[in-house]
Amino acid sequence: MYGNICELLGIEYPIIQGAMAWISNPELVSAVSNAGGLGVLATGHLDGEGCRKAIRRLKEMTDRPYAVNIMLLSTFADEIAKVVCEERVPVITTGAGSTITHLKAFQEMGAKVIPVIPSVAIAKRFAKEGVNAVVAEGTESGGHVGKTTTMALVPQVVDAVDIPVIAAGGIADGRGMAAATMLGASAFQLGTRFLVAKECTVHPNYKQRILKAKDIDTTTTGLSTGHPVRVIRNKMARAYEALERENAPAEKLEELGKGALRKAVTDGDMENGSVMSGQIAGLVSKEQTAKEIIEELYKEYTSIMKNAVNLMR
Ligand code: TUI
Repeated sequence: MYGNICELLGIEYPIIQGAMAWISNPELVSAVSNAGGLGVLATGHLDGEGCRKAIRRLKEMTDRPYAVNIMLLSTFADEIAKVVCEERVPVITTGAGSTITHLKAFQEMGAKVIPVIPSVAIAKRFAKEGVNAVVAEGTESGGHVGKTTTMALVPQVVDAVDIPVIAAGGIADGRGMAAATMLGASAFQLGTRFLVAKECTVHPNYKQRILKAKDIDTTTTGLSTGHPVRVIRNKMARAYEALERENAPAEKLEELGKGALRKAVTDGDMENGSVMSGQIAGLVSKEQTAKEIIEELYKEYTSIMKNAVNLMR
């Protein structure tokens, strides 16, 4: 179903910034929301009180709608769910799980709930529970990913549910947005492109690594653990893959992965850190403000869509 996401969420452009643990903090989120998109605060690296502090700071930085993402695998997911209700967060996205324990509380509080899903079955289950939209996230995305590509996933989810579908994975410009529209998407979620936004406080080494990335630079580690994660191939990813080939025990993999994202984001360690990135990093070639990114995306998008209509005449 084509739905009007802008009306649903009270935003200007159908552009959503994907949550990135350790990365999408109030600085980036407020910049995206103030520019007319939907900024999404990541909480995968926070506990309940850390999340409350981030939300309060964000509220000081923007009057526009924003979202908070709950990483359902997080040990703090329950605390964070309580905090987002107390803080009356207007939009809640979820990831890395198919059960939202606190869904009723979110709905009663008046929040719009938008889970990120990797498959038709999970989309249908959530739609039945009354969520407002879903983000269909293809395996091209960075971070924790499903197996199906955006190209195959989006139209199948669109046919399966009667709520708006937001496309994610492999989108970094107006062409990607136009392509997703053709597949039936109502809006677009982008992570990697916003990672290099001027307002994004990620370590400069991380930004440079994205800016110089090529199409084939990412790989998925963690397939053996059931939690595959797309990262830029480096010393850390190779070590992880070697352990997986040796069928190393889960604890050993966990030990190697522990703190690895923080190492990349905060310390700028591009060899021993986990440099999460989407496959589209090769297309991301300049640092711009969130406003410049959103306006350029939308300009490209509308121009392509108008040209496509003209071709029909
Ligand atoms: O959540 C994400 N991407 C993420 S979370 C994250 S934080 C992290 N840090 C260290 C290691 C691992 C993760 C980094 N990137 N995207 C949304 C997403 N959700 N992608 C896939 C899914 C998903 C997968 C399975 C949603 C539901 C689902 O249900 C199946 C089940 O078994 O629960």
